[in-house]
Amino acid sequence: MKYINFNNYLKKIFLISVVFLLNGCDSVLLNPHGLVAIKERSLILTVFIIMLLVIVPVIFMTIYFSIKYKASNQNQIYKPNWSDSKKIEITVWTIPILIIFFLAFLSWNSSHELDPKKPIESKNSSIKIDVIALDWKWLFIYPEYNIATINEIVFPINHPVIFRITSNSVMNSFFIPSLGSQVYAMPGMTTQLNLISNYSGKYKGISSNYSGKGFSNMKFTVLCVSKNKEFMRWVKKIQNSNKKINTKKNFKIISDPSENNFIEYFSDVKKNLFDEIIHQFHDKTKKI
Ligand SMILES: [Cu+2]
Repeated sequence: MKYINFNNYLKKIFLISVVFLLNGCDSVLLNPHGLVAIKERSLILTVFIIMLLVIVPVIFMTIYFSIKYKASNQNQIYKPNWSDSKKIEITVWTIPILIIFFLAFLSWNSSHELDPKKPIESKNSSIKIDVIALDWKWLFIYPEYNIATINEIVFPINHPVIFRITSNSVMNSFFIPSLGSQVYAMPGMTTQLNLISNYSGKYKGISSNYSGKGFSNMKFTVLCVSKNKEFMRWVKKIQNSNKKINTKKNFKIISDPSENNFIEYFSDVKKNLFDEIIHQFHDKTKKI
């Protein structure tokens, strides 16, 4: 006699649930705080639902057919010469074709609409931030205020933020999951990213591309304040800092590899530092 081994079942269920229980992620991507991230979430959900249009019927049919056509089911009509059905052909071709057309249309539209380089329209002034990936920390320069920070950015809500991104070392990836798109930071190149935050709050910023030993602590804080005044107060605070990056030597000290860096503020930044960092990869004599 056959019997079901429940012990075995329980072990399997336990193992599967461990995967979910140990998974400490709060799904930041599904809890967006800015226009770009909100649009990206709706794209993820739309594609997910469309995918279910295929998967759910397939799972259902697998169960249904295996019961209906099992050997012991004597009530079904036996058709050994059956070979073709127009109805089935039409269904299994039309549905995927429609889905692919729809997904193609959706991808085309959203990749243009959510292009990281595309400026975000807003009646509020935009804020420029130059991002430089170092080993293993992030340097942020605010060229309009002549200040810089390590591992912290602050900006007011509803103001579009324009990031220019590069790396002084290997390839990294700049990512604020709550606000949307991630973009690569690459040595000798500039990449661009436009984001906006529509809610105030403190978000996590990460490097999402493995870049060596200190990678796992290469994180930064994003503070989105609700008032422009608050942002200006923060800028003033940094403008009063004693630390500066106004010489190549200063930058060299900062760019030395270090792990687990705390937040640092710099009141004076060398003019064109961002461009010099890029040019050093094209002209070896200009090595910083
Ligand atoms: Cu990739």
